[in-house]
Amino acid sequence: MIWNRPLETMPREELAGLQLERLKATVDRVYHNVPAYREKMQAARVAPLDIKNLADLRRLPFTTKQDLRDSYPFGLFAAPMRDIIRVHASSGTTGNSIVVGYTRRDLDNWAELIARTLTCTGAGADSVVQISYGYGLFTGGLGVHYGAERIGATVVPVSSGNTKRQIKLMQDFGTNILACTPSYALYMAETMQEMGLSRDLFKLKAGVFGAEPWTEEMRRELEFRLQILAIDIYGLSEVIGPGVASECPVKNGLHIFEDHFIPEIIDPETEQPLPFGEKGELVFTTLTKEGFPVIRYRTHDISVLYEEPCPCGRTHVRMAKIAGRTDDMVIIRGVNIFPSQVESVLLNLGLTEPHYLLVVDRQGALDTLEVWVEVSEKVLSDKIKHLETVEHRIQRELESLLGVTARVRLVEPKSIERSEGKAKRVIDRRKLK
Ligand code: DLL
Repeated sequence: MIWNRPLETMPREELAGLQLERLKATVDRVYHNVPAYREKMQAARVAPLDIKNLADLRRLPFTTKQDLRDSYPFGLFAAPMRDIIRVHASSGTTGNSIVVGYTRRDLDNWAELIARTLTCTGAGADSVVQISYGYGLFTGGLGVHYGAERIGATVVPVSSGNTKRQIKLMQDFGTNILACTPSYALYMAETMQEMGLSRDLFKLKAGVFGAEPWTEEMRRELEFRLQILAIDIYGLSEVIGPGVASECPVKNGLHIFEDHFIPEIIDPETEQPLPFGEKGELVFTTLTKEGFPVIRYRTHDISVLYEEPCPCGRTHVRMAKIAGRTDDMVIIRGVNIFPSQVESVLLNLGLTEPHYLLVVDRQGALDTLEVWVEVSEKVLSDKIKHLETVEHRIQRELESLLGVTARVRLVEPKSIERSEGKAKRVIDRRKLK
């Protein structure tokens, strides 16, 4: 099933025409409404009228996370605040988070994109869609919500957490489609088993899982345990939220909704665009966003683009499952975390040395985060009681800043390896499993 056949199966030549028209309008919009974009374009000696064909996109400067942080909170909005009817935010590195704004038309387009995504699972007006992505500033909950309403499904807006209750609702309401992070889906599957509930009691058919990296092995596990079709969905707040790309039932790459976004793959070192089939950093330009358009936004996500036609009939290019990141961001239980956030907490508290390591692991289906922090000789010579207080203090601060539980472990002076180049701040043991 295809939600918007004319646009999702549009012949590529026609699609390119639509993209060019929309690209010109977007460039014009940011140039005239957003001083920061105009300044960068002027410095690069490029003006809106220079965009004559799609290849001219390459003349435009990249937009980085730093540009977004520097303009906190609303500096890159390209519509007047009276037209912005929603904001969302994602965690930044240190200090400011990244804030994005949506006009009414943006929300309308977003619902359309999620409608396409959900339709990929076979969902429709008869479906019961349980949304277990977090609601709030995170784009997962509310983003999926409006798309589920758009297809006319019965929406269960439960948000994340309270797993036993989630499972009871799933059973009582006859949930067909589950929307959550893949790790949370696995946790639910384990909890069902622990509760002694057999799969026959549920009407689950499919899941739309994303917001964090996951593997084919994890897909097999989820499909086997829950007896569902598990679909990978991708997106990021800066571009729109979920609804940037979605797998179709063929499950061979995620179709990028190219009538709304132009993807590029670049070499992260040379910043040169790479051809189809080559692995590199994903870069997106939005084509229809009014509130928060982005031009050549560097995602730091690593993938590959494929242009070969897909048996499903959609003509939009596909991206490979995300293979990692070019920066040190880790995603723990769906929350994006940068080591620099931990560093700022430690430096602010000043109770320990600024040598630290994030150790990420998975116990059962749940991600765990341990933060190892070196103490000085002086602190070490103090009483054990004091050490515990220090641990708790750091733990509390980290939890309130990061929004996830972290276990703090104080370690001996000089026990964390010093680096001669880039410091290794994260050990991710999940990947070894
Ligand atoms: O995670 C939006 C989203 C919500 C996507 C629900 C899918 C489902 P952010 O919090 O801004 O937005 O985090 C974006 O998460 O740059 C990737 O590194 C990672 N990510 C998102 N989806 C996937 C996926 C949402 N399917 C960051 N596979 C992105 C791998 C993903 N990584």
